[in-house]
Amino acid sequence: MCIVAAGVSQVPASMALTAPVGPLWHLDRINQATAPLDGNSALGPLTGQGIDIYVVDTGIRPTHEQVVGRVLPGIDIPTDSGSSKVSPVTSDCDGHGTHVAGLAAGSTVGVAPQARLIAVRVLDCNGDGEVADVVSALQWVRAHHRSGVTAVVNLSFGVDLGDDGTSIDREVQALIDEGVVVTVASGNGDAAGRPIDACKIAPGDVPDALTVGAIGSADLVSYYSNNGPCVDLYAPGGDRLRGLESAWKDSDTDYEFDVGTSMASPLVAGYAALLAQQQPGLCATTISQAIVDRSTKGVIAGMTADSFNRLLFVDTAPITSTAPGEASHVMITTDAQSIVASWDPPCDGGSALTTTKVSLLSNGKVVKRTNLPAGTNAVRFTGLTLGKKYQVVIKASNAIGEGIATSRITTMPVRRIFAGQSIDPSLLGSLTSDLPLIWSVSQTSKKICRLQTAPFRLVALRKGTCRVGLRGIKGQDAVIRSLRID
Ligand SMILES: [Ca+2]
Ligand SMILES: [Ca+2]
Repeated sequence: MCIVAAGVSQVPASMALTAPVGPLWHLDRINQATAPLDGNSALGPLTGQGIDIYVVDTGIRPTHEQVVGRVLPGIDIPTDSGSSKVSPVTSDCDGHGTHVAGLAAGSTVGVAPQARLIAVRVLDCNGDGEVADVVSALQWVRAHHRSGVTAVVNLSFGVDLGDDGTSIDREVQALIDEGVVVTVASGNGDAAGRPIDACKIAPGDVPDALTVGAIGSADLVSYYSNNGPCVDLYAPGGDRLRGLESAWKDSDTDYEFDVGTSMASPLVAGYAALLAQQQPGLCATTISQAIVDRSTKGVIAGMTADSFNRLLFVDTAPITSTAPGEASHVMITTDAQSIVASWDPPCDGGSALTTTKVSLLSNGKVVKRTNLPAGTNAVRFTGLTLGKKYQVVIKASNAIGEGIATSRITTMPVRRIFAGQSIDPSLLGSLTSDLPLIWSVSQTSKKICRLQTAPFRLVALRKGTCRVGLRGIKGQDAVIRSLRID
């Protein structure tokens, strides 16, 4: 099923533009509450340095003067599948992604001029793509981003919910749960260009995503912008009178005007990167809420009655710290009559983690509990009852208070591993996510244990330490576990 980039049209594509001089209206507008433009487009001292913005789009021209030196090639699904190749990978044969990247983090046309841009190419040279490819790309982002450091993902495209958009929604929610701020274009109307309810479009309907509508240069809601209660806020996206000028694909000094909610969304992504730079452990939902709270209310004309009248306002005051979020990717293994649990630390809420409490429960009662210092993200519980399933709960704290506890995670039956056994790996390890665990055996352990396919088994060859690598997503750094074979 097709998804489509949320750009309306280039204005006009044949016009060769040079680097903009003077304040750009899209930046000028978002540093002041009310019109008219004051000719000042400065956004303050924050630059987004150290923060990653994933641009899931048509790719990025990595050598463009607006972004050069700050673009990391992420993943390129149309090239990998052979459906629409570009060279080098993740470069941009459409222009949309380069434009979006420039607005998020271009050195003079963008909001976060020193953020790193990660090109995640899912759309082809016409700006079209497939739902399944977007799902794969978002899983790759889940695997790639560093836990505990806020990252930003911009999605300037949409798909009708009925066209399997819910599978994209699930991945977007998973990203947010793992501490990633997700900005989404609200979309540019139906096939005839008439605005519709953004709640009917994925992934703009995901409540925890920041869904962005567009205004024109006169604070009038753009004629194409989808609307309704799923639009969290509006930002400059342009109209027939005025587009947004940003980088384009054809040369390192190529610029173009473009119009759409695609252009409004990356401005919010850039702002999120500024806030994340200032407080790198903030929870994604805290940043998103601050962006909504700080928007200017009631200045946009032409709104539908069911839309929130909120316009992006870049206010870089620090955000009040909160208790930590919830640990993710909890991995459990069993060997030697024990359980090992490890996890990715949660967002710290803007105040450093102090301790992590891990509880082991049996029949609903806590049987063991340990308080770990900050930075320790794994624990082994020993001397457990063979054959028994336990439950694990993890909860981090900071100076503000206790964070969100994980749900009770049921372990596999506790066991020992004996030489000569051939064991279904799902009885030895599990991961709390919708992703199956991918196993590998360390080179140094080949004489101790090996993996066998059809049926999939871990074969314990002899006594010793079987070092395995476990990951949730192909390409992710493996978690190394040492399983004892008795
Ligand atoms: Ca201004
Ligand atoms: Ca929302």
